[in-house]
Amino acid sequence: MSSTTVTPAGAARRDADARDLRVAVVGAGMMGADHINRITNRIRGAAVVAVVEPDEGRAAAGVAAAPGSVARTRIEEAIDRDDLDAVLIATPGFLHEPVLLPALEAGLEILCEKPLTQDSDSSARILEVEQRLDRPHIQVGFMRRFDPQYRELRNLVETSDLGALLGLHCVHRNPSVASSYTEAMLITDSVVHEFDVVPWLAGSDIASVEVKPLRRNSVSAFADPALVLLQLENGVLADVEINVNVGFGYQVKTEAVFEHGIAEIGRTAGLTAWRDGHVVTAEHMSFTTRFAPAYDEQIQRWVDAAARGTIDGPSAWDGYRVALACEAGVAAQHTTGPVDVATAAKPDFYA
Ligand code: ISE
Repeated sequence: MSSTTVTPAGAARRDADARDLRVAVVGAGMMGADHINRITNRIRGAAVVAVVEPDEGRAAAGVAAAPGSVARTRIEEAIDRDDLDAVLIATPGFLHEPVLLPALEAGLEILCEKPLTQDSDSSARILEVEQRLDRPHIQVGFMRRFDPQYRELRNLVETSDLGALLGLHCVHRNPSVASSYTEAMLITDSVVHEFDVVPWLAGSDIASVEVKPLRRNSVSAFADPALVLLQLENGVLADVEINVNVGFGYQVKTEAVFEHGIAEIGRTAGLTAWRDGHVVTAEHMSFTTRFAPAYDEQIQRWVDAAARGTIDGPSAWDGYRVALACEAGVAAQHTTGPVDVATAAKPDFYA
């Protein structure tokens, strides 16, 4: 198939009831490898048929983990085959756009790891190309929406069981980060998740973002940890402690303040041992285990939705809104006080 072919409205490229969704996983680093394993061993209705990865060692490991798959170095080589229905993009964010554009032009189903793209201009270009198709084809990998506790909390907000939601206290802690991680990535790589999940929980868009550093951790190369304040349009205020050199483990928690009570999710759980004067419960060390059930659910629902010719999760529009919030967040790292998030009218295409 030529890379300029656009799938006609409503026509799924595959025979939905006949076979698995044939997926090319693009990028076989930590997340790509995790997804290859997930699709191959834990998800129903999908198979990895290609691993697109320029690094030979990673490509070989990816192909070995997905029997029957082939290695390709460029997305175009995978698309040119006629045995592909979908792409799962797990490259670093700055490489998303060059994969998204040919995948959209080929009318493929797309699961794009967060962020959609690196900035709102490139995200807007993606929206424009996607809107030439019959319907949204891109689901963005904001996996927290599929975490059972986040879903329970959202349900509590929606049912108003504890009255209206007033505020959220969020913590987002990483044991450490790579030396390539920058101060801006506190926002674009980490708080990007809260920029998606907080509006989803609270049912309201982010109006402004403010960033206040805590006292700097001496092991950090930049202003970390920091407090990020999200003012939502409906009056809910969310504070996020982003802390990427916390050492002890990976921790994501939220306390929700309602009119008639408090709710908490993400508390460290599991087997607890009392011994030698200590109480010990294992903590996660990585998001890949902390959110493993959420990733599984996310990918399963994406696969099931593809069979119905739809998506079932955050859309490219959500990704674009998050890109706008990230721009305000990065600007807020360099100024005092809140920075407004640019507003944009949602196209009917994403209704
Ligand atoms: C990482 O890229 C993720 O997406 C994790 O969920 C997040 O907790 C971490 O801070 C990011 O670096």
